[in-house]
Amino acid sequence: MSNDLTLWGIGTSRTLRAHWMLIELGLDYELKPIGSRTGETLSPEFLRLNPRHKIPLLQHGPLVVTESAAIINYLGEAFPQPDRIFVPRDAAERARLSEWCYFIMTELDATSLYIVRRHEGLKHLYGEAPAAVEAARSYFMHNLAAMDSRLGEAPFLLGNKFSAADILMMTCLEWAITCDLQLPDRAAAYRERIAQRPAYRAAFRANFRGDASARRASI
Ligand SMILES: N[C@@H](CCC(=O)N[C@@H](CS)C(=O)NCC(=O)O)C(=O)O
Repeated sequence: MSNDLTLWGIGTSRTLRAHWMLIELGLDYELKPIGSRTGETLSPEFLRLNPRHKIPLLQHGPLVVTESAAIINYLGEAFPQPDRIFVPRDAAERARLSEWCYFIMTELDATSLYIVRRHEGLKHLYGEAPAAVEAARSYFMHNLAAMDSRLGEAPFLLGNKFSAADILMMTCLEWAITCDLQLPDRAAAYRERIAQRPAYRAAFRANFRGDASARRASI
């Protein structure tokens, strides 16, 4: 591959993020289509790259990057396209992007949606915890309602340019729907707008292999 990019992982919201940014930037990449909980993340080859056996994982030449948010932010900086995609030019702009990314990853993904996933869909692995699931659901809704006005202010989270933060937000909104969470109006309209992006649709096909029903099963 001309860019020397290899992406490991398909089939989950987190892997979708990496496919989406690669496609958004028009980058060719080699795909290693391994899935979570298939045993494929436990192969010796993959464990050498990521002892925590998590996907997505990006290789760029000798560099190995894990964590979906780190991967898409890395790609945005390594292959900058400031005309189309928000690339921070100074510390203040980087702070605005980081604020959204950390908020989405820690409050919406890890503290809310992943708790629901672990203790509902994956309760055979992580145990039942109905009170934690209920609290995580209301915490998600509280946070989204608090940020809802900002989702209506501009086309994208950082204004007129699409960014890694939009990839993180959109994948969490899609994930929330699979958890039967009702999106507030502006979040629902934002989601509909972003879903029209050709790169999102192409990434969805690449990540879920055209099988939309695979999404609910394997987040
Ligand atoms: N915070 C990580 C989460 C990665 C993660 O939990 N990946 C899951 C699939 S969504 C996985 O690889 N599971 C396979 C395993 O644990 O072996 C990210 O955003 O990349």
